[in-house]
Amino acid sequence: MSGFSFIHAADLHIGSPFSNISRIETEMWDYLLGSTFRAFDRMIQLALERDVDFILLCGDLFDSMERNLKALLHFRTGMKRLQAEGIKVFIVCGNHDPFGHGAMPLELPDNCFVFPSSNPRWQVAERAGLCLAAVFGISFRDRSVEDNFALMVPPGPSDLFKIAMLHCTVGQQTGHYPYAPCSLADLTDPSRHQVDYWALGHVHTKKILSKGPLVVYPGVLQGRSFREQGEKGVFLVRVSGDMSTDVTFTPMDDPRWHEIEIDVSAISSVAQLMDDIWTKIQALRQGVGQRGLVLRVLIKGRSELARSLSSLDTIPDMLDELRDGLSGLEPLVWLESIRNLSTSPVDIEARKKSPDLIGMVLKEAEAIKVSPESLEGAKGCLSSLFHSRLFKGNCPEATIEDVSSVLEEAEFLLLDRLED
Ligand SMILES: [Mn+2]
Repeated sequence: MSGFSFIHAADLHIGSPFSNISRIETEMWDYLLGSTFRAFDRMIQLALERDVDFILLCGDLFDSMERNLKALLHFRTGMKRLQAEGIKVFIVCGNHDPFGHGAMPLELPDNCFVFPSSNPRWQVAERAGLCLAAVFGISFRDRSVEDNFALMVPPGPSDLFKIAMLHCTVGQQTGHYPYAPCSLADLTDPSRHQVDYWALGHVHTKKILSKGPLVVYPGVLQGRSFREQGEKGVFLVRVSGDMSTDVTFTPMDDPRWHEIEIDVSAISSVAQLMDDIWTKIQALRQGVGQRGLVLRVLIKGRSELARSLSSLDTIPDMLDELRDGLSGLEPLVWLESIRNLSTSPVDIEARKKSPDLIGMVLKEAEAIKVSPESLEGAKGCLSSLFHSRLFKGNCPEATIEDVSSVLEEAEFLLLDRLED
């Protein structure tokens, strides 16, 4: 077998409308709207520069099939650039761009192969007459698919490196609809499959779930909100003649999204807080190279400063001043907001002794925390919260520690509300 290389990308979401963003200057808005297109162009450029043999696109290529002709046309142009260099593209459709009962809504050049949603077959990736790998994939037929795709992959040709492309949910994945669910064991059990590389899509964070066989989520190509923070891009995979693999992540994103957390418990003035924010922004700028940043500052912790931060003008004034300092920078930096979650310091022990409502609440909270039976009871009351997709840990098997930390948070929240 001769060596070869390919790019694995998923969740391109070309044409994302950024509908969650409000109040933004036109220049920044255009920059954001163009970001999924530019990330796609960068991926095409990478494929040409590295002269990869083929590309795998594992679903959600488009944010929406119906409403974005520009995204579809732009995609087609990129595919034609690859066609001119003999680079093949294998595609499966995801929940955002389901296959439906036909094919893509526009004609793609003949270097593209879209796996259908029913009865797909193994394909052979060839270049210049050489058989490089066997590739299999299943498309979503409509938006919501409950099938376990992993169990639908037939045995492939025994003499080739085998790649299976699925848009699916492996195990528990926070913040994603559990479409096409399967377990990691469904993919890695050697008695079931001999697949060498599972090229996955759907989960928006890059993850390598297994190294033998490789089970890989590349994540989104371009971050689109603070839920998609940090570097985003593709995996470049090299397979040698002996079938050993080398997997490298390459970022494609611009701008990059980041939340900056500042703990104000050891900060005593707004001036000092501004200096801290500024230092963190500069460090982030240096860390991301020649790409833009979209930032949000979260102020947390207990401090005397909390009162002045909650006064009407403080945060807007800080935001104005920081934005002035950031305006005109190249690459662009946009500070979306500053969120003040800080609270005033409080002497819990002293407040517990007071004969008022606050004292009663604190004593009640204390009583729950020290009694294992009460904690079990609280766990029952909170079960709908722990099962919620939005709960940060998304842990249906919540532990007593999870219950305690939720109670602790609730205690401080209640205290703040009652003191107000
Ligand atoms: Mn997606």
